Amino acid sequence: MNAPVIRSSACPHDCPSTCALDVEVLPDGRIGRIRGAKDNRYTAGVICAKVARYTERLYHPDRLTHPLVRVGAKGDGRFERVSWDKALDIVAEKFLEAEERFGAQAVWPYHFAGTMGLVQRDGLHRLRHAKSYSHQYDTICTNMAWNGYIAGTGRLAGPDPREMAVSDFVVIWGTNPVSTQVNVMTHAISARKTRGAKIAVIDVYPTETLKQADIGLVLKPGTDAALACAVMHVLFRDGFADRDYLEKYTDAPRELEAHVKTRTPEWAASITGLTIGEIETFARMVGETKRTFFRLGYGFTRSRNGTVSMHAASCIASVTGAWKYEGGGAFHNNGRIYELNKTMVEGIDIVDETTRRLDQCLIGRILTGDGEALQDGPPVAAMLIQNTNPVSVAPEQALVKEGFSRDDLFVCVHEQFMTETAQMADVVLPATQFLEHDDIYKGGGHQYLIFGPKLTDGPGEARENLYVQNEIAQRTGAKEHPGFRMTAREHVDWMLQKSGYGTLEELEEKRWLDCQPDFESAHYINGFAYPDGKFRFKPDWPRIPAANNGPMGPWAEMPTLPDYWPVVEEADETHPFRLATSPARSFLNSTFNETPGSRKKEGRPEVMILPEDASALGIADGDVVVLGNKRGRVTLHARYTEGLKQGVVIAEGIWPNDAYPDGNGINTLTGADPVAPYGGAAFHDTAIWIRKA
Ligand SMILES: Nc1nc2c(c(=O)[nH]1)N[C@H]1C(S)=C(S)[C@@H](COP(=O)(O)OP(=O)(O)OC[C@H]3O[C@@H](n4cnc5c(=O)[nH]c(N)nc54)[C@H](O)[C@@H]3O)O[C@H]1N2
Ligand SMILES: Nc1nc2c(c(=O)[nH]1)N[C@H]1C(S)=C(S)[C@@H](COP(=O)(O)OP(=O)(O)OC[C@H]3O[C@@H](n4cnc5c(=O)[nH]c(N)nc54)[C@H](O)[C@@H]3O)O[C@H]1N2
Ligand code: SF4
Ligand SMILES: [Mo]
Repeated sequence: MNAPVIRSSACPHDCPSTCALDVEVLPDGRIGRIRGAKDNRYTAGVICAKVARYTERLYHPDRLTHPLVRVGAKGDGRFERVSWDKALDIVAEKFLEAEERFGAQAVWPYHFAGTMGLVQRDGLHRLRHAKSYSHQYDTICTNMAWNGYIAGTGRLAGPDPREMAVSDFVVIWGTNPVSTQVNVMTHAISARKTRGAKIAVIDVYPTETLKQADIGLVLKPGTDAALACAVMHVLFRDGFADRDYLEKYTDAPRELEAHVKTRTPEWAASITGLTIGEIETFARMVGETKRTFFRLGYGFTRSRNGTVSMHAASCIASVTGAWKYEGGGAFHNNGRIYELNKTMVEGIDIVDETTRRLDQCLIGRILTGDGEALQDGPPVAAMLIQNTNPVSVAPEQALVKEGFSRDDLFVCVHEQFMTETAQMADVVLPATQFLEHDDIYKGGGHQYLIFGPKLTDGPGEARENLYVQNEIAQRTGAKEHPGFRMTAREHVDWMLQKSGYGTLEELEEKRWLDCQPDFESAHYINGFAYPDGKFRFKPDWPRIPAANNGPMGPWAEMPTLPDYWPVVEEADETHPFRLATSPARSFLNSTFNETPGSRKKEGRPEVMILPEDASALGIADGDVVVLGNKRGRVTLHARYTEGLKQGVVIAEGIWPNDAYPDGNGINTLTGADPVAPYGGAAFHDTAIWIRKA
């Protein structure tokens, strides 16, 4: 009688794994345990610890439960409870005021991927388009990685990631799946167990993933393209290049061969800090193993040369012809396979193309009135923020904070928690969590569409994003659009039907849809996604297919063939260290950094440093240290760590800003200058000085 009911859902968080979930709904309507769905072939019953203990986040005592308006000074934390009606009226009035004063583009709806649900995340665009508010150019996460991958293949899709389990060599490059996408490990380890496959991991420090590898390469940040070129040098030199494949499937094989002749292991060793032996061994293994599966992550693209590095790594599979084999090829993300019709949810039919697109990463510069960042247009005077926490996660944090302190800026934040960004708001609205609303999710690291139904009620007066978007549209006299009058379920059903995936009812019955393309397409057997069917060793950088912006950053200086491009923020005499801000296992960006379980596991903000590097500065293990550069200073504890390259330090995790003694979060140090050729932030490419506090 009192047994929990098991219902299906999907993890909504910004993680390539998008796990299929089995959720216990208890007899009293509350949520019990959450487990990975065993019968989903990608999730295969495994989820991360963060989500396994989700009730901590769902029933957290600090959940926002009622609308609030600011009654103190900006950021001083004094708010007063108001009704939803009152709060929404204030937002509408302020938006109309900004519009009247400076034009509609002075309003900037700002969002990201706190939920990956296609309705609750992307519905904000419908409001934006219906009002001609400023667009957002999404740069914070995927730009370098996606464009670098598409540069070669022509398309954001690749071999079925489940094929890792039938590979003979899995190369995990610039991602830390033990922390960031646990299911990659499930399939890689399965290949090791069932067929003796080997695993290589390439990172800038000994991560938990790297510790499990047969070949673990720790290189200097931003030097991956040098490694890739040396690997290709060895492949050509030692007869491992598949010349028939190269002739048939690639654009410039002989030019590439001539070019990498000088990119020797010696050359790459001096750039990467790897030994010649490490490079030779790895290259030979790639050459000798037909079924080599390159699982290319995001981490190694968060550098000023990151797009070039991603492209260079993807080229290796085209030199060996690994693409031809089951369990072979290079995979990054499956974004392109779904072809969903998002017209209704996003209001694509009412886009105003004349409206400016403001760069998400430049929010600090934009809010502080930088003319170039504002594209010589009006200031941003009002914002609605959903699913993101820019005061913590965005680069150039000092500028971001300065911008949010402006008295002439009106900010409404719709949130589940009182984040650093919500603290700076004028109006704070309480949001539901994923088990409290309906939505649909698509896997980036796999190929399933999964429905996540509302399974329980939110706390207090928490409401879904869709409600807020629709109400503000109505109260500001937005252009009429049928999408404003549909429920989340209706949106999902419309999207599925118009995309040829049947109805929502059918999907609910099946729980998920496997959208994997056939082997020939996924492995580019019928040619790559360029008109001539050829993989590009020489991409046309300012014209990468599907790039949704004009070129930016120092794109004209990009190398034509894969190469080490020395544009990283080099260490110098005043900034002798290079910092990477890698993810923490128990946080997901700034999400979960409010839960006691995750906080306990992570301990405190620390910087990992080589004992020799530290002692040269008189820093003992556990000392409080200050990291600094021209952008600002961050105070945290030093942790002695073996296995780093000299002069490289790692600060894991986006901690709450107030977890640092001086209130400065780690992004105080990171830069927002756009990475070539389509923008993005180089979160793992920062030169700093370090001293004992
Ligand atoms: N636990 C946890 N999971 C997460 C996240 C999180 O913060 N925490 N974030 C989520 C999000 S939004 C995303 S986009 C994905 C990203 O997941 P990943 O694809 O894993 O990318 P990153 O987390 O940026 O970094 C991955 C690894 O790249 C390494 N790295 C940094 N610079 C270099 C380099 O120059 N070369 C090489 N070879 N490696 C380098 C980092 O040290 C890190 O270990 O993860 C998602 N999952
Ligand atoms: N130093 C450093 N900084 C980084 C990175 C790094 O590696 N190093 N990684 C970068 C990357 S890859 C990314 S993607 C960004 C991510 O940065 P963000 O997009 O800001 O990601 P989160 O911190 O997860 O914040 C999401 C917020 O959305 C809220 N949220 C979740 N679901 C909902 C919902 O349904 N409705 C509403 N209204 N709110 C919701 C959550 O409570 C949370 O506060 O951070 C970037 N910043
Ligand atoms: S691994 Fe990623 S998708 Fe899976 S449950 Fe954890 S955060 Fe969610
Ligand atoms: Mo991300």
